[in-house]
Amino acid sequence: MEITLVILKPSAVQRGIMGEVISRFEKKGIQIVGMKMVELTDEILSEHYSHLAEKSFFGRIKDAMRVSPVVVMALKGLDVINVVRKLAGVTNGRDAQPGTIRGDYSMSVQENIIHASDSPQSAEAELKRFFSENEIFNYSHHLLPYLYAND
Ligand code: IDP
Repeated sequence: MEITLVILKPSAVQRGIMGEVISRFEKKGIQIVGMKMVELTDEILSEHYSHLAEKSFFGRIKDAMRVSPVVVMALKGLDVINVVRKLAGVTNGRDAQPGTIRGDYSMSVQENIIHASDSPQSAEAELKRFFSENEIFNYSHHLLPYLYAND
């Protein structure tokens, strides 16, 4: 089992679609093992988006993430990092496939509803960045036999 980090960005919070997005993960059979609302600082965003530090839009995306609180989530499942990236869709909401979260809810590159870790290495670093150990829960999910059978 893997755990990945998802952030419901201010675009999800402001538009009142947090519940719809969370519901998609639950219906897919992904287990929510951590979730909280937080206000992000410029410092934590500079670290989180350090791979984009040279881009002209670096300041803008950090500011956009501070327009309102966000919801950070730890999601658990088999291959969940990859599965959640697929559910999210590509970065630009206008290019994202219908049926994906960005494809269904976003018309923007910047305001694209969610962040999702893109590799096991980034999931590990990002979970540590946004959660302390006692905020990620290990509990049994009674649907597991139905979700995965003998996978
Ligand atoms: P990802 O979120 O799909 O993994 P990244 O390239 O890591 O994409 O970019 C992080 C975030 O920065 C994107 O989700 C989006 O909000 C924003 N972003 C990326 N490229 C652009 C751009 O060209 N203009 C404005 N914002 C951008």
